[in-house]
Amino acid sequence: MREWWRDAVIYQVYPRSFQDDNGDGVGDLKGITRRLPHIAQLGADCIWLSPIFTSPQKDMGYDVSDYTGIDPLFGTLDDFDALIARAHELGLKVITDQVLSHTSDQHPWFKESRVSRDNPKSDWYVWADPLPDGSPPTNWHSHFGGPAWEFDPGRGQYYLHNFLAAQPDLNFHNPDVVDAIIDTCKFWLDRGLDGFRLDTVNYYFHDQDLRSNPPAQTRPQVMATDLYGMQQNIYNKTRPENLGFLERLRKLTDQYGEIMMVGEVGEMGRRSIEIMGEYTAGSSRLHMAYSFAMLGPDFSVDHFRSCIEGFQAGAPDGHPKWSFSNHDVPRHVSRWSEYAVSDEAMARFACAMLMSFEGTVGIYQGEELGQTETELVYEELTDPPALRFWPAVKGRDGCRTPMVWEHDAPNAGFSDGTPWLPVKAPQAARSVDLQEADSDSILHFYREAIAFRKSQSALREGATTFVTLPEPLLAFHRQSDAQTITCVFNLSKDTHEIKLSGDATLIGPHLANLDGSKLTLPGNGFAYLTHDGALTLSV
Ligand code: TEU
Repeated sequence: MREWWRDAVIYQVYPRSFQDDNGDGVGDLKGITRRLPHIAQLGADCIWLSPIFTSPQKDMGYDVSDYTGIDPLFGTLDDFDALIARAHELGLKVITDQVLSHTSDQHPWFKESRVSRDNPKSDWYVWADPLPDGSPPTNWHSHFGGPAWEFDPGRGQYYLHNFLAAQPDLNFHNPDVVDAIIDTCKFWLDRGLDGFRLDTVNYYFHDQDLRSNPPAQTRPQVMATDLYGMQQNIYNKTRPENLGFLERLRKLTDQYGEIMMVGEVGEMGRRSIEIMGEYTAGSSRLHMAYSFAMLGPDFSVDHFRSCIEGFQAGAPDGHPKWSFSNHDVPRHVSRWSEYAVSDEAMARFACAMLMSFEGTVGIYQGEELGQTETELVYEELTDPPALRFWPAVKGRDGCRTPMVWEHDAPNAGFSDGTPWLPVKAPQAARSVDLQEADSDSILHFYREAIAFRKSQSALREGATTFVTLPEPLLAFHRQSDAQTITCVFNLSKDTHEIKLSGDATLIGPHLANLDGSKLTLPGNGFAYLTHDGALTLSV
């Protein structure tokens, strides 16, 4: 039988911003549980909860100080159990966000490790001596700016942190670390969880040879920059040893039935697509993976096609997850606005396109409302890279502002207190209650598009074959045993016409006109077509 996760729609909840129940201005587990019907009604199959574990919240929970505790900010273990139980009642799976590559500097493991060079946990993190001139062991960069090494006066050594200095990297080359990490995963599986989103899944192992990046100025080795405008490290991630760890994790999850693991591959561009394939090929590693490839600014036919085709070519038996927004990148309606007839048009278009892709798809909370990036001023920011590099780095707060439930309630129904990030008018204008009441709303469109995807075997599980048309027209056939659907998208603001070789019928949601063999797509138009056999398209 086909596993549930293969054609699932995964809805990402950012707990700090979903629903506040206790009035402290930060969302919590009780709030999420109360709002679960919204997610179920949308037609999602699974919820990914961004981190809820005990944390000083220096990187909003991506700095864990106790892997088996719930942060009091979000509630208790009982609240967690209640959330899972309610989700299961509603037919929703739940996966948590495991941040295994690094801990908080407040984790007891790190506190012990930093005390001396010979304590039992002294080798649990990546420690290295300074160079003779006192400088860090390599020129590796932190993704949040500055060197990836912090000097610890107590040990007289540097420790590695790929992100904040408050997020020291664990040393996965030490088998005791791996055992301890596996135990923390087991803890949650024993509580009835359905799987994991694995943060920075290609960062677990560091380069033990401590090889520096080549000098950035020497072409052609100019280094690519990452999401935050920082340079990418070359040797310090995606190590071959990682595969063995993923296989061990998979052996564990396989003991628990239909568990799913989705890895976040922290690479950009084509390389990231290759790694997604490598990490999901066969059935001994991850179930699926995503990267930042479709989470960037690129909105060309060539780009989407090369991501999907590139994945298939590299790993025919691998499994991708595609999404356009998450808590790390500007919301796609804003990010791709230069290609949009309007925000509304882009929201519908992107949804229609996402629902046509082969693989699992992901939605980020608020996306189903067509939300745009919230404009914030410096005083409102909380995200460390933004606080440090504003205005060059805008940071991630703009996509993390609260969900808007009721447009005329205080803070749009998110919280009775002062929200940790503000609710602003442009976002409140796209509230759930207003959109519930309007059958033409984006929310209703998402429900319709998700239901349509689920009702068509070709969209759920059909193979993809691309049709070459000139930019800005993206077209492909999705073919299952039972049917073929041809999907056509106009990635521009201008109207385009396509000639069809035979009879076809428009099905499902569309923004297109079919007149005999002439398909007209207005700006940001889209169409799903059924037909008897081989349909060819031309302009
Ligand atoms: O993000 C990872 C991340 O942002 C980088 O690895 C990114 O992939 C890289 O810049 C691309 O080259 C995850 C979480 O999603 C994020 O919220 C956390 O801040 C981060 O890890 C650290 O845990």
